[in-house]
Amino acid sequence: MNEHDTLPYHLDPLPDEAAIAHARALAARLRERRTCRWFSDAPVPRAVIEAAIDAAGSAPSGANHQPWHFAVVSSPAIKRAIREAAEAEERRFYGVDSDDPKAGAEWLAALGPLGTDADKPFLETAPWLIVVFAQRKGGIEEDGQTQNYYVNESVGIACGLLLATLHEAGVATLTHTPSPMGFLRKVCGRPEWEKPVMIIVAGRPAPDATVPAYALRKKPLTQIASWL
Ligand code: IYR
Repeated sequence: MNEHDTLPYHLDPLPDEAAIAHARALAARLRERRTCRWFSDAPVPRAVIEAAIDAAGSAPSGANHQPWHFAVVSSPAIKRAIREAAEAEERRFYGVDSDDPKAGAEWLAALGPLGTDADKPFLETAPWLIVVFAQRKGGIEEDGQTQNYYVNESVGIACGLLLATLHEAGVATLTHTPSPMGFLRKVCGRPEWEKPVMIIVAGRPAPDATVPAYALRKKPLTQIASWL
């Protein structure tokens, strides 16, 4: 293949009725996704995680540089190290040992309905932690120098595809964002030009898992879309 070659692109059109039915079916399926904060230690096959990352890697990206890396953690020792470092940051964030939470009053109030706190047992309980890194530099060859473009947008889309694929496979997920999360680079042995973006926790919900009712409040289509 030469860099400037083109190839034909065909996408079989669906009849309108089928297109609408397919789109609605997938939307209904994705509507069932919940952020899960209570995981069991039940195993999930590695092949499921591999397929989800494969789906993520199909995302569109700036200049097709694919500026993402997924460090997949199942080692109990590494999961423990991540939990310990994350909880230390979260204790500062939530002000567990002080009267001066880093989060500030407004942020803490916004999190109130979600019921989150500094304890993150799921970082050890869940079978898989997918630590997502954004490559600020590197290009398609990952040389660590070439400029990358629209990195946040590209990685965000990839994470969306990953979450959708795991949900389709019946795997529960949590997008966890310890703050700050620079420690993840060291724990996962990633280079300095990569920025940790989030941890996607993946596994089976605990038998007594709950979700906050507030999280079910979704903005309706009439509010999130305008038609011009
Ligand atoms: N990183 C913290 C806080 C947190 C922040 C937001 I914005 C959330 O939507 C959820 C949590 C934590 O994980 O608890």
